[in-house]
Amino acid sequence: MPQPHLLSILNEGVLTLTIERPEALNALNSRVIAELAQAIDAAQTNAAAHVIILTGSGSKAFVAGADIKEFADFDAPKGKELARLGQESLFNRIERSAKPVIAAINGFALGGGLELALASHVRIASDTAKMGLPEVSLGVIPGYGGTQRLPQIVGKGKAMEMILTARMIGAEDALACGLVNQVVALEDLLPAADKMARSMMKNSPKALQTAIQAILAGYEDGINGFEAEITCFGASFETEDFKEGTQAFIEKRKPQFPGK
Ligand code: DAK
Repeated sequence: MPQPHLLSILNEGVLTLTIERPEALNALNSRVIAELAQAIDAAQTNAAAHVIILTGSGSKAFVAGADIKEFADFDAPKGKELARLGQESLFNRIERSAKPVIAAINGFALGGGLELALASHVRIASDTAKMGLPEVSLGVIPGYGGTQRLPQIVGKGKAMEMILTARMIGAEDALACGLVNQVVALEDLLPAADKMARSMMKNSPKALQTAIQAILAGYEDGINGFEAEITCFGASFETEDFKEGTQAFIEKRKPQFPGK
């Protein structure tokens, strides 16, 4: 039985998924992608998991990209098929996860690795992190959503610069352009991600899920985000979480949301 490439630890509601391929700087091969997809799926129905943290093993890399040795001999149909499969089975599912996903970027986040972080809802980087989409230096372009999500997060001009130069940027530059939400020392990275996870976890799980859905609606073709917000907002009033949240405020106590 081969060793799994993903370490999964659940600690009081926070599920930390650590990609474990240190010999290849945690590069995404098809097994890592399949194991991650399975873990994200399982988390959706795991009532004990409220927030997910994604990180890489060791102190050098979050994920140094898709596994170059694996895709080196692909042709056009295979590249297209696998890009679609990867986007649908993993990257879109991370973005649409009902439970918030925080990427804790502990080193190189390149190519598919940065795309994994871009699909996450929030990014926290260590001050040692280096991020980039170097695909054009290999003769391809980002294939796991990078051409779409990077401009959504940092704006079109900065995304053009990063993708066309293929250059890496450091954590402080990433913070300045909004690519990451926070930068901390490497040893403080997982505690900072855990702290943010717990500040999300205090809130209504149902409302977290609905807020993610409403935010994403604005980026979908043919959907009016404001209309989606109105619908999601209205639906909130039917939930047990709404009753508990407002009742707890009135009674001056902490809410006990159902399902926690
Ligand atoms: N793939 C496979 N192995 C990798 C790797 C990667 N992306 N990155 C590093 N490694 C391996 C190295 O080959 C080396 O293995 P050994 O030679 O020891 O066996 C080991 O990890 C340590 O790496 P280095 O010796 O290179 O370490 P350094 O500190 O010198 O350099 C580095 C660190 C991160 C600067 C360097 O490793 C590097 O440039 N890595 C490659 C970065 C990169 O270009 N990543 C790929 C980006 S393109 C697709 C969809 C999406 C994509 C592809 C296909 N389809 C749907 C088909 C996405 C493509 C990308 O991600």
